[in-house]
Amino acid sequence: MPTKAEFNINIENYLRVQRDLIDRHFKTLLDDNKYTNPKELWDPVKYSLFNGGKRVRGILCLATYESIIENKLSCEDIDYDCKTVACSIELIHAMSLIHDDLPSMDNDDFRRGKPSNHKAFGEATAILAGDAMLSLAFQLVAENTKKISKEQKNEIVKFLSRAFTLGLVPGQILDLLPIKEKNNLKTIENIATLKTAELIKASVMCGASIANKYEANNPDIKKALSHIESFGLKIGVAFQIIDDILDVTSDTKTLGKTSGKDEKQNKSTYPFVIGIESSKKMAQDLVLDAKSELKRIPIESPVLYSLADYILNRIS
Ligand code: GRG
Repeated sequence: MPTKAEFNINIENYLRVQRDLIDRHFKTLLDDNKYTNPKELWDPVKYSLFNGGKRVRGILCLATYESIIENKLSCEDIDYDCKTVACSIELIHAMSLIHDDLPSMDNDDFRRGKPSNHKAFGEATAILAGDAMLSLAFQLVAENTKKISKEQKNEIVKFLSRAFTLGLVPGQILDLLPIKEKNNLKTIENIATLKTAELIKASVMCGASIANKYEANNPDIKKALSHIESFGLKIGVAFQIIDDILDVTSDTKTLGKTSGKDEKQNKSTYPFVIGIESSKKMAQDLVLDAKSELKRIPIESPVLYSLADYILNRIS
């Protein structure tokens, strides 16, 4: 039985509203000459920032923040800071996709239904655009927040930098291993955790961090953090499992990137190692587990339940 917290969210509507919020904030942050010249750099950056990404990670940051802060004193400046951090997260994610698409990595000509960054602007530019985006993510936390404390900034930088240095990059390195070295469940679970779940975990933890310090003395919120962390990791692995399944079951138009590529590139994925049905079951179990983490915290978080379901049921 769903609890009260699981009812009444129109998730498509919620996603659209939050996506618009992030897009508008991005435009405000980047509306500055220093992010216009040279256009040879900033046009490619904006190409990959405003090309139809789902903004799942930024939305998870906002949703976690909103769930914790709900019914308590909210403040425009803290909301602003949370949107800035959501943009930082989306910058890290978008740059990882640019680099992932490069010929020396996953070699994909399409992303989000359009030519991938290196196809549109060339390889050298794509690498440099990605570099600028990674560093801009941290610059925004330093320069474009109004209210969060130095300690909070440190915590956010720690979550995001660790997700990148100890998550995405090692996950990507392991993903490049020859198939015979990673064709087993334990290895693909490790890769999914590193390259996908760590950034999703960091997204919810950033949202919690921004809300938490605002409620610094609330022991319930402190206790909730470890459950929120597990929630993030579990939906993160489920996200990658669904991504692997969609690569097999969906088409290029729906996915916005080349479908069936994992098999063509002889990649070890969840469906390849355990089959589609077991992969689905594993993702369902992870999402159930993730929701039970939420049930252990004294916070009404209907939107986080709905986002967990969305991750399981998404079609692109
Ligand atoms: C910068 C040296 C350097 C390395 C970056 C390339 C890399 C390390 C990591 C790649 C990690 C990666 C591509 C993980 C896959 C995660 C994933 C499932 C991406 C798709 O996410 P969606 O569906 O994308 O949220 P949208 O397009 O909606 O934003």
